[in-house]
Amino acid sequence: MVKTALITGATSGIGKATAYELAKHGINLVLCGRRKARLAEIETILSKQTKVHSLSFDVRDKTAVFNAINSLPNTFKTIDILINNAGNAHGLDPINTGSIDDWDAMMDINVKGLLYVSKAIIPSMTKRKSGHIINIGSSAGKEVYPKGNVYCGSKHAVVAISEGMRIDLNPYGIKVGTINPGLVETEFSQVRFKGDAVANTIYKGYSALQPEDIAEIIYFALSRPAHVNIADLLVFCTAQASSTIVKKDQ
Ligand code: NDP
Ligand code: 8X3
Repeated sequence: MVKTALITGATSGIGKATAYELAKHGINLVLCGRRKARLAEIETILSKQTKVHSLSFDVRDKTAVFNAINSLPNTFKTIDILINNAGNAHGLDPINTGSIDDWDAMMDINVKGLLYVSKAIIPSMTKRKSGHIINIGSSAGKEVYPKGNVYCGSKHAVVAISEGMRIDLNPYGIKVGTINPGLVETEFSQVRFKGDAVANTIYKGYSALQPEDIAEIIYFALSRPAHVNIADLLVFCTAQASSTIVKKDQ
């Protein structure tokens, strides 16, 4: 039977690459993000391969989250796969000088947004006693690095919440896993550094992970047999050994 996947943050980076990867495999898609023009463009392209429906909402707005998901037409109402991917870092500052607005953004989007979307979808999974949730964590959810404080906190929360989901949803046969990438070349650094030129240096001098690398891993996790759940995966590019050790060209 053809499955339906809902992907948050599908307008860019890992989420967009995952939409392309899943479309290749004939999975129906619900694409989410705030930028409507991008959603429309991706929907037009991927509709040639599979059924696609777009939802534009901000994951921070819980009413908007529930309204959007409740508005899904019948063809897309049964979400078999939830990819909680929307998120970003905002700023890279020591805790003593960090911006409260940045902290709010990271906790509201990366943690609370993931919870709102999950809350809107999980009841239909428990009712059907089936489903697969993949939360995009980060290497920043595995170790804390200088000036990473709140972003790392938000991603540690994603890892902990995912473990909690796996425990609580175990009686329903729902798979829950995290994929935790290291440095991936996306719009992530443009957002983190708010367009500052330093964003252009982050992926220079080594071969960073590409969003397609993560998308392929997500599909690998989704395509395992029913008895196999990829629970927690850490993925670095070869040049990266930890959050602070990256082998760059001299
Ligand atoms: P991008 O900036 O390229 O993509 C982020 C996506 O999240 C966009 O589609 C954006 O859509 C969406 N998004 C952001 N804020 C909101 C919001 N308030 N409401 C709805 N959607 C939102 O970054 P990545 O692809 O790199 O990031 C995807 C995930 O991967 C994030 O959770 C990030 O933390 C994680 N990650 C990234 C790594 C990296 O090095 N790039 C490494 C490890 C993890 P729109 O703006 O249209 O709303
Ligand atoms: C993104 C990877 O190292 O910028 O989650 O935190 S890092």
